[in-house]
Amino acid sequence: MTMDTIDRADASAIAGHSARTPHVTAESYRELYAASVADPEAFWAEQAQRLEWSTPFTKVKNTDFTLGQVSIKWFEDGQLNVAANCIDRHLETRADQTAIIFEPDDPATEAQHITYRELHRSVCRMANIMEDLGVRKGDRVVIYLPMIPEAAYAMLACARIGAIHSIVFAGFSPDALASRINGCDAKLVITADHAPRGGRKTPLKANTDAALLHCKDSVKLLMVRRTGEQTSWIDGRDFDYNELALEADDHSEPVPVDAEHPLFVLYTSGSTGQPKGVVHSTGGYLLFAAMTHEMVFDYHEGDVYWCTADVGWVTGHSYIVYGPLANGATTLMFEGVPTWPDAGRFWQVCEKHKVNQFYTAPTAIRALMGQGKEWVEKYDLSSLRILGTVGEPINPEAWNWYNEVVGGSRCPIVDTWWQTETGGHLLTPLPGAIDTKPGSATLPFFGVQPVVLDPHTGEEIHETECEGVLCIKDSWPAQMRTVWGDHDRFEKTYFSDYKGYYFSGDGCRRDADGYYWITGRVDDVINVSGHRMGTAEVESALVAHAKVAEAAVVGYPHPIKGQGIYCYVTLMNGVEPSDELCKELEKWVRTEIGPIAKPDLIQWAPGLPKTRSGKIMRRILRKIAEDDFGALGDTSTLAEPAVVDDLIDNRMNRA
Ligand code: 6R9
Repeated sequence: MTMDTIDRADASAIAGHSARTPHVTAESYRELYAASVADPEAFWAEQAQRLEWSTPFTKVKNTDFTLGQVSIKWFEDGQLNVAANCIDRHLETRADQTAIIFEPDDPATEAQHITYRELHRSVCRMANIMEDLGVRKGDRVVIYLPMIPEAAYAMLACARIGAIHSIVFAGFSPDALASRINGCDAKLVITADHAPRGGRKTPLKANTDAALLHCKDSVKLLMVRRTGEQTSWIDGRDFDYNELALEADDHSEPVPVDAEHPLFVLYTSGSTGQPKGVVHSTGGYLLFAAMTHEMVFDYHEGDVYWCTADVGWVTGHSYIVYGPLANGATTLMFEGVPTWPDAGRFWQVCEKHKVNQFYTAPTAIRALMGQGKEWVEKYDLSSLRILGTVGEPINPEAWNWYNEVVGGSRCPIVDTWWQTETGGHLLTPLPGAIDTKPGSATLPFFGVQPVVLDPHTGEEIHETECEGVLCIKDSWPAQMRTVWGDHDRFEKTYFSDYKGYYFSGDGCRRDADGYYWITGRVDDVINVSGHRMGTAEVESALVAHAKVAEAAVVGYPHPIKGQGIYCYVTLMNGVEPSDELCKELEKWVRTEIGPIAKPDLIQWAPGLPKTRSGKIMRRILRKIAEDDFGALGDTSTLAEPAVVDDLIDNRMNRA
């Protein structure tokens, strides 16, 4: 990478635009970073003062990455409450400031501005309702809601009483919901009647009814009225939030919990088996979410900040709710989609609410880029100061479009690399401090020590320019603590392949300037429109169909989604392939997992390439799906080489 492709971090440009000085400069980044890794205890002890502790901590860091005894604790003898930090402590100075702007799906419906005072009341009411329904400190509550303010109320109400929430994305199926309710043994599910999105409606209450057929009878359901339409009702099990909120006391004392008390569990896909319940802590998580939100988005008092993610994903947890509210920010919650009623929707919302920081995913940028710049140019985007991206590698073409067309070449772009497991940004530019290069997540955030390992030897590569697997050498406060109910799986997944390191599952390249370029997953996880999916999950859904004998699923390059889902399907003896069956299987996977898992391409495979020991050779299947079968690599261990020729001849993704 040559210097001329560098986009200079121009502190004066940001400052000039907003009459503000960025939080971090090039010099202070270098100094602070060096200090943060030289003496993490001192660095984080000082940073932790940005939170309000009900019992101050005396211990800072107590972490061990040794396989067999992995343990991660930060601020372990301190106590605090997340809701008190995100709401109560702001009341003295900003009770009348907007905490949440709610922009509904339908642009004809008015937006809501919820002040910190109102947020406080609503969260207290929700906390009291939950307590009346029997939820206690440490209990799990599943949240299955649209992007409405009640989703934030529910999260913060759990935090207020020390309950642990687990959000399930509203696009997931009843089966996926049931497995998560059962996985964390939840006492209560909070849902809505319907979820309006992009002019359509998802019947969340009906989905929850279907899910609860597979759960314990004792699980209760609290329903928020979003559309007000009729739903089924089971007396004694179902409770009406809107009715109960009229009566509920709007005072509730926040319960101080240990810094290590779990704040939430969030299920995410891995390369094998069922999704894992990623457990995040209270103190370290909140500190890191708040600090990264402030520095990465160069957030200043009075800014309007918008992250377009869904609260069902980790990005929504850290960067719609916890980080911004801990900083006393105004955070925008958007219920809709980028392309409805038209491709100008994002920019119309930016203009309407004078958004200063805008944070979205490459898949949305690519989709909007395809619609043409006229949609962007219709709106006044002069309020924008910082543009962020997250979820997958961003191709330089999309980066440049985002920079020039959306940002008018005056807004620094922060390409933030992180994961559900990391809780917050690990590799990211800091506006005003770190020069950017299109497609690179640049350099580590404070306290984060990335290393590149040789995948074959497991040794750290010390040369600056190199390529390998991305691991992290030491702990950071928002690191996940365990897999819910399965600490062994936690150790095995993240600490066993490369001893002594946290293994991210991503490959990366480091250039001569020490910049990191994420090359994508090195395991069987695919990234479809920024959503993580285990190929194993789609495979097990396919083979659960009566007509399917075997299935193998891989990713392939997709112009908008980043990766598409390519399925090789072997049918049961005697079953004939047909277009109808193809449609039936697509629909089947949609209902088993959810619309985001719908196969893009299904190829009928009379046989799958296997080793003599019966292992499917995914490497070969990936190459065929990528239409790159000229370089299949070593095929000498194939049991039946002829099946490969058939798959190549009938491949779906011809260039
Ligand atoms: C926050 C989030 C994590 C995986 C991660 C990586 C990919 C995320 C990225 C990126 C390149 C970026 N990823 N951000 N790849 N550049 N800026 O997305 O969490 O859903 O757990 O996904 O997403 O492959 O390992 P999660």
